[in-house]
Amino acid sequence: MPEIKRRALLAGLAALPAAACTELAETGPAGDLFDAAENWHRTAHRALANRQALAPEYTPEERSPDIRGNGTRTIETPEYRAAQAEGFANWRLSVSGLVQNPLSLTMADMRALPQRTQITRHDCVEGWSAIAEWSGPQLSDLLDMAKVSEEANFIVFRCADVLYDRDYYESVDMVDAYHPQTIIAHELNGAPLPEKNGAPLRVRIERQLGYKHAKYLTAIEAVASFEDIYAGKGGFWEDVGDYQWYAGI
Ligand SMILES: Nc1nc2c(c(=O)[nH]1)N[C@H]1C(S)=C(S)[C@@H](COP(=O)(O)O)O[C@H]1N2
Ligand SMILES: [Mo]
Repeated sequence: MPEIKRRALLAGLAALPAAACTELAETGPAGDLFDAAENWHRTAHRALANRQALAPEYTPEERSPDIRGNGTRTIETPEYRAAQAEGFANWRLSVSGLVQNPLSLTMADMRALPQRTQITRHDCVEGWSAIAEWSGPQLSDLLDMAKVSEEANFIVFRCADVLYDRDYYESVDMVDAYHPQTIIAHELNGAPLPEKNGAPLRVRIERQLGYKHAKYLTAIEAVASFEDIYAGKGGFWEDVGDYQWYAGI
């Protein structure tokens, strides 16, 4: 094979589907190279498929009697109390950043979208778990409505609470953002979210540990990098507590 073509192929390998690699492998003396490429693709496909797999779901009988509030459990600001007093009728969730169509959604908007209900297990790194039913629109629907730009690599969640003098926030990559079980929950066990669990909106990211599930959601932001956000590690506990940014389970 001419050197220039070999180099072009090598450069393009990352973009080639596994089937194309198999085809090429059969056409030349570079069989080993393409076998290696095929293995690489198979591994990459498997890793992605694994990340896209669903978290276990449970039956209503398996639900825990209660899901305790952890971290912030109450927001003692006049703004939050006023919002709560009007049933969060004027709460807004914005979807902004690297999007072509920024959104500002009300609770009525959130309820009008197609809903997903799932009974899942919450796992907190502090060593407790609880099974509960969560309902709300899929984050993927919101992101599709907002038309996320190609340059976006992460989704950042902004919250209304302050913990240890810092704004709580979190972020995930696009695999978790578009995962079918990633929802913006407004109901817990069939009732509006209690204050301790993040009223009126919190994210459920079922393939991630508890601290990623941001409560009291006010904004969703598509970003290319989280380097310039707070301490730059992509989340509250990542910044202050040295927790891993990737908390996949
Ligand atoms: N805004 C906000 N989100 C948060 C937290 C918090 O303190 N503030 N705590 C996190 C942690 S560590 C866990 S385990 C879960 C707890 O959710 P729960 O209070 O509904 O049990 O929320 C996560 N999301
Ligand atoms: Mo947690």
